[in-house]
Amino acid sequence: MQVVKYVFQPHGDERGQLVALEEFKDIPFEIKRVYYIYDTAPGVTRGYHAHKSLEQILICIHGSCKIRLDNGREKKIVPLEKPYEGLYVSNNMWREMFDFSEDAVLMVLASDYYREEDYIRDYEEFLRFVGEDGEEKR
Ligand code: T46
Repeated sequence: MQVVKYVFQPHGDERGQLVALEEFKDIPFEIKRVYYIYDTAPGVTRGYHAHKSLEQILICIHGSCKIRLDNGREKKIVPLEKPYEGLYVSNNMWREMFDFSEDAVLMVLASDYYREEDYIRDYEEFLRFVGEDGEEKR
């Protein structure tokens, strides 16, 4: 499994840092939605699902967390701890987010609006989905 991490360009000067993200330039899709996760309770793991078509970039803009990616054949754990790094998460990828630091803010840029129909929340269904449909999309 190839893990795709983007390293964004920080525009730093004596005042501090600024990162700008533009669709199709820094982000490989049209950004239709932004959401963020914070105040995560200790020991919590979130996610436990895949998406049929949604693509996302996950950026831990404060603190740190880890992302477990699973394409149905292979699993990888990716730490996110820099506000200028973004993890690309394709469709057909089971994801779990865990090990959040107390101050973690995980921001997500998404290629589509929120649609519950796009979620696969059952792991067996996910394995069937990538088995039948995932090969050419991965
Ligand atoms: C993903 C990972 C990384 C909305 O109303 N709109 C939204 O855009 C989102 C993302 C969520 N919600 C509601 C649905 C639930 O009632 O917020 C609640 C928590 O969502 P969920 O349990 O899906 O959160 P996570 O952290 O398990 O997963 C989220 C995204 O849903 C998912 O697409 O890839 O973050």
